[in-house]
Amino acid sequence: MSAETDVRHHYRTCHLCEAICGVEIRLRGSEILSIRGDPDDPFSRGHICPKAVGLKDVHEDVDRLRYPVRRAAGGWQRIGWDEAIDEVAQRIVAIQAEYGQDAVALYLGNPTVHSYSALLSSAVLSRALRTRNRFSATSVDQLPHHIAAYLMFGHQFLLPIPDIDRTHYLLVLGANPVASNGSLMTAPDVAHRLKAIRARGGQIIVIDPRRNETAALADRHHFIRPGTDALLLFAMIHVLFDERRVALGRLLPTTDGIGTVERLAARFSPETVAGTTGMPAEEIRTVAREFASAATAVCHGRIGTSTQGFGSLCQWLIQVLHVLTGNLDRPGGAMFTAPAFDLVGRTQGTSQAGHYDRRRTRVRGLPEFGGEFPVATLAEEIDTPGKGQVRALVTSAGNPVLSTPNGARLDRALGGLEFMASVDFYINETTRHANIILPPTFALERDHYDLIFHLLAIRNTAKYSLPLFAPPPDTRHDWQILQGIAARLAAHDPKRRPGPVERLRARWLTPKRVLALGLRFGPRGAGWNPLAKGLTLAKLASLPHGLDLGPLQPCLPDRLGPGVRIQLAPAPLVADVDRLTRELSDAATKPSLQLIGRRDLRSNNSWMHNSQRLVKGPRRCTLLMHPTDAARLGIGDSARVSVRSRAGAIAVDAELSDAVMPGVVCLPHGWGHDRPGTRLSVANAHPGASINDLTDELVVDAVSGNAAFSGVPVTVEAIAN
Ligand SMILES: Nc1nc2c(c(=O)[nH]1)N[C@H]1C(S)=C(S)[C@@H](COP(=O)(O)OP(=O)(O)OC[C@H]3O[C@@H](n4cnc5c(=O)[nH]c(N)nc54)[C@H](O)[C@@H]3O)O[C@H]1N2
Ligand SMILES: Nc1nc2c(c(=O)[nH]1)N[C@H]1C(S)=C(S)[C@@H](COP(=O)(O)OP(=O)(O)OC[C@H]3O[C@@H](n4cnc5c(=O)[nH]c(N)nc54)[C@H](O)[C@@H]3O)O[C@H]1N2
Ligand code: SF4
Ligand SMILES: [Mo]
Repeated sequence: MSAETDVRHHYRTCHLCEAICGVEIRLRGSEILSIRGDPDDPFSRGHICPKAVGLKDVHEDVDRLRYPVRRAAGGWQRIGWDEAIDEVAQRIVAIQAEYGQDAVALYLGNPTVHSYSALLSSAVLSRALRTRNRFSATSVDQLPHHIAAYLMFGHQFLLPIPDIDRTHYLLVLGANPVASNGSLMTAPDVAHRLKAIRARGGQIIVIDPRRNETAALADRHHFIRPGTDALLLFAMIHVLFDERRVALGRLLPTTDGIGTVERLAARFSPETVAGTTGMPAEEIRTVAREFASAATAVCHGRIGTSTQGFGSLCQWLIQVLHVLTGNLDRPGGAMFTAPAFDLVGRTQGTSQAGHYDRRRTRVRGLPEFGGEFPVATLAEEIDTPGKGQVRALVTSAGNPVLSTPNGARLDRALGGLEFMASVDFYINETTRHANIILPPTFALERDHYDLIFHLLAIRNTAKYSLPLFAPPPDTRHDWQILQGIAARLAAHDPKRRPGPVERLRARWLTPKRVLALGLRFGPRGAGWNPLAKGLTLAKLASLPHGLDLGPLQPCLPDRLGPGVRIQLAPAPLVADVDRLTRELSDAATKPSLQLIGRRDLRSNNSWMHNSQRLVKGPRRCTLLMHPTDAARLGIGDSARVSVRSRAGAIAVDAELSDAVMPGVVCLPHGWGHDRPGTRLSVANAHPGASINDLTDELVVDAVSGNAAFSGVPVTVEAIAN
């Protein structure tokens, strides 16, 4: 065979971020020769980012665990799968028998949503654990979006997606899709899509405390004080009412609460909020007028407007803006998807559509949403003694020591647990505390379908990828581990014994069968008829580049479900407006420096820093600081500085830049790989410092309990050499 003829090509979705790019992997035998963009993927059209090569790096990483380990006096000890899973289940049952069911907590991290089988089986484990102490990365991320969707549209997953391919006016608020590749807006090759907006005569406005990479593609950028976007949004709504620009159009008969919104917005004229937001009143008026008069307009308000003290108000008001200007559910505005596997349609009217504040956390009394508590409360639930104290923790696909506010407190708290188990293939800052680590296969060894990201995409698409490699002998997938623990819990606890139906379900209903059924009986499925034209898993499997199902279509009011109307003024959100009003009078007492975060194209939260190719090059964990602030504090470029907050202190290098607003400093998250006991040789050599040693677990969005990462008060001083 010639060198070229024994080369194989494999096509799949890159699962690392929300952009779901198609990749082409060239192989010889089991050696990965290259990873490129798949030009035949109709959605991503050949685009990839530098992280795609990380698929090979993680797959081949010598630090990646391939078998379960138990922490012992002499270090980590290899153990067998059955023994490991059995011990985890047995310890959980024993701890629950001694202290009660809520003594065990569960934390699910972000990669869970990038694997359909992990996602489906994490729900199985979650039920089997029978604890109220369930947490996930949702509450350090997009929880306010779910709350707004649930309260306004009746379903936590009815998230309006910016139709950027057709819009005439894009307002980007607290998002940096050019670095993040888009979020709650699956839009591969987003930079080209943004450039196309201006090429067809549209406008892009970025409002952000940092002139970020997306601002470089925009018509205008404005600084805004961190955490004040709800004031800006209310002022824009104020202008709409004041200048009679409110025009709901088709959705008027389906919408309640317009009068309440008008009454609330009356408090927030552009002049009233200008000082606090740092946005000139005239500019607020201009943006409001442009938004209302553009042929179509949409606001992409993402993590900067979610992980802040008024996250829920922001996500609410962004949708209010869409509704009042007739931009909800119209091409070029904010639209809903119609995915082939429809998590919304199947669960409408059930408790899976969402529920809020059915119970509260033990220590701080923060509300649950959708059966989860805010992870900002996890440390105190572990380190505060008393009835119901958390004594054991299961983590899966997460690194909360680096990803949750005041991670240092959580780090200490984990050291005090009676038992911890982690489903993860790295011994990282969190899993080093586990008694047992159960490492799943990596993505290339399993099949893939995006249950979540087709739901969040700017076009209707579907794609199924086959495994590239067979899982090596004696390895297990996430779903086998998670469902394995659930099954062993039942074996150890007579009260959990499943009935015959549950047993059959557990044995027969694998994640792959759930996927196949969901596609076949979904809105585009073939149903029972074997000759029908609709979708099946087999049909999708024969289309390795994926399937484009067209642009998003208007679907309201039908998509809301029977009897559901759009609620423009839900009570829990209205109730938080007084707190926002107080911000106006508290503005004078604002600290002189406020900390915000950022993302870098070559990072992926905390877990891709063990790839040499991704961490090499200029240092990245630097504190961006405006030159006037630096001069005032006597700090030169590249100077070593100490940054302090209520929660803690770290040392980093300063990087002077007028791209950050005066009074704002900016640090990326996911770093801080110098804690002892991890097994991440490359990351250990490029540790950086963790921003979440500074962020404050006690400051949260009041409605949702979501972490408020933006605008942490800090002091910065040079460290004398
Ligand atoms: N390369 C890379 N891509 C990623 C990730 C990654 O770690 N690296 N993570 C993925 C994940 S999990 C997510 S959730 C997405 C997030 O995707 P994005 O939401 O696009 O997140 P960021 O890139 O952090 O951009 C947030 C922006 O908000 C700004 N900001 C901060 N505070 C405020 C504020 O108070 N008001 C306003 N108006 N702006 C503010 C910041 O300056 C920044 O420009 O990215 C995903 N993609
Ligand atoms: N200050 C600040 N903090 C933030 C953010 C911010 O912008 N600023 N962003 C927040 C956001 S948006 C998010 S989503 C969170 C993320 O927070 P987390 O989800 O807690 O952490 P990650 O860094 O994504 O770590 C993922 C873990 O999953 C493991 N992993 C990867 N793939 C798999 C798999 O297939 N199976 C299993 N079992 N494990 C796997 C990795 O080894 C890693 O340990 O961080 C949040 N934290
Ligand atoms: S943007 Fe990069 S990390 Fe995200 S899916 Fe595409 S190739 Fe993967
Ligand atoms: Mo995220």
